[in-house]
Parts: sequence; C-alpha cells; structure tokens
Amino acid sequence: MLKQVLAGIGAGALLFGLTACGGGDDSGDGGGSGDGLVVGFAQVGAESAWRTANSESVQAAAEADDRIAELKFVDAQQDQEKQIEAVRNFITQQVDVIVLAPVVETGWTDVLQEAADAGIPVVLADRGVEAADEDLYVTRLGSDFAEEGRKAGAWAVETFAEDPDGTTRILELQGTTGSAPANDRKAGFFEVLDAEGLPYELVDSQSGNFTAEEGKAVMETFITTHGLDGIDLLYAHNDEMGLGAIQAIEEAGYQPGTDIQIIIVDGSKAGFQAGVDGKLNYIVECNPVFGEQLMDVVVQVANGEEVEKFTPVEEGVFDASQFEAELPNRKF
Ligand code: GYE
Repeated sequence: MLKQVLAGIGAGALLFGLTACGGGDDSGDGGGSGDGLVVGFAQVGAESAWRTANSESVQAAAEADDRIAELKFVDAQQDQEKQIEAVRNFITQQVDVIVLAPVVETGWTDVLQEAADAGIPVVLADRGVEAADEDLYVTRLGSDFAEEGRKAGAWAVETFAEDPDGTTRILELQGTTGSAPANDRKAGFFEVLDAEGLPYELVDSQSGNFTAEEGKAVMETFITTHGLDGIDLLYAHNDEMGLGAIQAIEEAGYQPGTDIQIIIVDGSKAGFQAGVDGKLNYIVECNPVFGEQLMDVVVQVANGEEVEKFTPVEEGVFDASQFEAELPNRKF
C-alpha cells in the first residue's frame, strides 16, 4: 500500500511535487475499496501551537490508519487564495475526500461547488464556513467557538460582577478577521456579558491575526492609545496573542495577571506556563488533537454513511487554582 504523507509544504510545492511525479496517477481508488483512501487536507497555516498540534495530530492519525492510503497536506500560510488553489488541485487529482480548515468563513461557494460537481465530498475540520454554504460540505468536526466565548464571558461576569468602580473596562485581541473562531468567540463572550447585565466598556478591539507578533504589536498600540491604568481585562482569542500581549504589558512596566486580568483561548503548554507564573488568569481550552476522530469521519463520509452536520470536540476551562496540576497533561 502506498503510504505517503506530504508534510509542511505549500500549495506551490505541492503542485510542483505532483508535476514531478507525473500528476494525478496516485489518485484515489474510487472511495474506500482496495488500497485505501486518498485524502487532501488544506490546512490554515502554522500560526500557533494549536495549529502545529492539529497538523501533527491529523498527519499522525493518517499515517497510522490502514484505511488511509495517502494524506496530501497543504499549509496555506493563512492565505485563502492558497487554500482555494489547494482544493482545486485536490479536485484535479480526484482525491477521495477533501478536508478543509477554512481560514475565513466567506468566499467558499465556487470552489465547494466545484468539489460537489466532481463528486468529491468535503469535510470541514476545525473552522466553519458561512451558513449559505452549509449544503456544500458534508460535516464539520471541530470546536464550538461560540461556546468557548460564552465560557470566557461567564468567567468575566463571575470575576467582575462585584467590580467596585462599576464598569469593567475591556480590551479584546481578536483572531484572524473573518475567521469562524474570531467571529464566534467574540459573539459568545459579549452575549453572556449582555445577558448577565455586566456593566462594561469595550475600550478597544483589534485583530492580532492569531499570532504572537501581531498580538504584541496590537497590545503596544492599545497601551499607547489608552494606557493600562483603569483597564480591567484583556480577552485574547488565542494563546499566542495573549502571550505576545503579556510581553508588551511587561515591557510597559505593568504586571500581567495582576494589574490587568487576562483570558486566553487554546491552552497550550506555553499558555499554562504563563498561568503558573501568575501572568494570566483564565484559560478556555480549545482541543486540536482530533486526528483519529477526523479519520473516522473521513472514512464514514467516503463510504456514504450518515454523519452529523457538526461534531464538537470536548473541551474544558481552567482557572488559576488548576494551572499547575493541568500543565503536565497538556499535549501541545
Ligand atoms: O484557536 C488558534 C489558531 O481555528 C481553533 O486557530 C483554531 C484557532 C486556534 O490559530 O490558535
């Protein structure tokens, strides 16, 4: 059986590789019979520890799974055009199933329709697409991002309900603009604050594109523009942006976790370590290790079995009293 996992290459490299191999002659065997499935995976990028763990989990699961002949892996470097190109290449190669982790929610209709026309089922992994495109993919396996936002919001309400000055002043570092986790983590968070009637002011809210560098740069701008005195809470949509912001806060002479409370989403080892060091206050877990579950879904879809439209992965929350005990359990 051909067992080949193409790791860590961009769409251009994939194209080149396929051309070099003679193109398309290693394509699928028609959905589940014979030598196993050929699966194309258009991954978002490598912007965070979460993403790296997710890529590793999917690649390892594909490699270990006898039902999968080959996983064609493309790292789209957070660029929708590259992802679309990767999906088109998978269609040309007639893979059995396409797995897509869409970088943003909109702009997928055409390419998803092309996959449908070619009879290739699409499974969304991790991020979702806008509701209008829901008929164009079979199922999504990933997190409930709105629920993650609600969990962050519930902690904020619990923590600041007794705020002596009455109004909780909040800074928000959003993920990639237009991405499902950025949209939904924001919506879920403020849904709870509004529903619970917490008096708050959203002092500023900008995208840090899910990276440490941009998170730090945006936090520096926040500090220059608003100062940090009187800011109660930073809500960062992922670990990297939170960790970048922590650096900016320290460089400005403040104590993260004390002078300003911080919530992050993901829960990497580095995130938990910052929690153990007292530099942040609440972690909403987002679980990237769903490779094996994804392979099961891919096989079911290839076999034409009924699957749920959405399968959530299980996730928890952690406060300061739990950081130290949980750190050794973190997988990424
Ligand atoms: O939270 C972030 C990553 O889509 C859930 O993407 C994922 C998010 C994750 O860059 O760290």
